[in-house]
Amino acid sequence: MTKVSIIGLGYVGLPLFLAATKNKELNVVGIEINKEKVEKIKNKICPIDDELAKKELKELDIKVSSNTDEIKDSDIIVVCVPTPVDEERTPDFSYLKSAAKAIVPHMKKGQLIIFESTVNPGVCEEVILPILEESNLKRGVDFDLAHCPERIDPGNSKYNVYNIARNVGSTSLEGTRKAAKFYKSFLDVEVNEMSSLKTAEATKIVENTFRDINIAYVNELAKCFDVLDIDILEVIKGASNKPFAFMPHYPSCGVGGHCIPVDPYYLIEKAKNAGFDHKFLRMAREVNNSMPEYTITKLAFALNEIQKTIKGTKIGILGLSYKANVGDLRESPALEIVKQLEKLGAIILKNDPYVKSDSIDEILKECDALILATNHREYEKIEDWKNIKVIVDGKNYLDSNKIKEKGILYRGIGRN
Ligand code: SAJ
Repeated sequence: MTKVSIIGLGYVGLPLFLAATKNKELNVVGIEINKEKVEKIKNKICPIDDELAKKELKELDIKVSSNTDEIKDSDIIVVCVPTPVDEERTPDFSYLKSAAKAIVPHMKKGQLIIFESTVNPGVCEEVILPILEESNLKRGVDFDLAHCPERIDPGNSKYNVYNIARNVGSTSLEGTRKAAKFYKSFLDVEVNEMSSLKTAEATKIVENTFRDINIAYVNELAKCFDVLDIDILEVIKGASNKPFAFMPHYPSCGVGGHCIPVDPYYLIEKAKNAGFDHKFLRMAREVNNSMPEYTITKLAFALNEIQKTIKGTKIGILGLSYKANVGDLRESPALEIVKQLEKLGAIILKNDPYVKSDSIDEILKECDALILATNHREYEKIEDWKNIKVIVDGKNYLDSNKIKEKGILYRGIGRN
């Protein structure tokens, strides 16, 4: 029986752990340092916003522990830990390093170690392998390190670990083949065997920087169309009926999450250290990071039309998490908007159905203005806006005509 340890049971590791557990030829143990999370999982309480994981957790017999000694005798070890950036937006490899250090005492010949965490090209070779070789085992000879970048899209009910193709590269051809065979033993997906660790690392970074620059493009367009008085949503809808060579993205009050606003900094940093200035990626980050302030400026101009200032006005924030229908606050633009409004002296009430917060009703009754910062499905149903006189729709989510018919000042992102 192949023993598999999966380290890190978050939005990436838990779905993978549950999927692998279904393969009875694998003896799978989930290892999570957060003891509270382990207790939750043991009691079949799913710690992530993932309907499929919730269902599988109830159905499956699982082995989980917070003790890294459980790694002992593993033939395959998969690491799914976060790779955030720090305050200066430089990559923080601390989780990767501690996972690698926890593995070293349990390394043995013939082992396959797979890292799924998103890293920039070169991190596996320059950061992870030196730690693993403290075991005195040789990469590509005694053990293999593979990189199979995760591609989970939290909250996406259509695409999940069972139907997203994978890319994998390793320290040897044999290692790549073993990794591909492992994933195919419990996932019916294409596993693209790549020529090296670096190409696999680069693939994931390219996927996410592609998304960031495209979002930056429409965010800059939104600012331009404000000046030209063109409704950007109508233009994107029009461009989207082109059956090829156009891929719609949508302007918003900002780009949040643990991936899209973070991953570009990995490549920018790596390129800079190699003497290349990734101007375009930096510019895209600047545009996306400017959207919270742009959103507040729209609010200020709208309040001005009703002889109000931000200072001293009660302003509601609908949505705190970084994207619709999940409760994840990481890098959320809503938090940046709150921070800037507080500095400007606004009196703020906040609602998010997934986070302990003020009620929607209280905001509608108490506030003069609101910013919709996350397009949670709960906000679609609002009909009676009560005391609200100004709405800034940070996700272009609401029906602007219905709102304007009620005599409310509506401002969108690249639309009015
Ligand atoms: N956003 C926009 N405009 C858009 C799309 C997104 O402003 O047109 C904003 C969202 O509101 C959010 C942020 O960008 O704040 C990130 O959105 P996202 O949909 O990319 O959400 P993530 O980061 O949870 O998921 C992404 C994956 N998303 C998709 O491919 C749809 C994918 O890029 C990665 O698989 C995943 O991150 C990851 O883990 O790398």
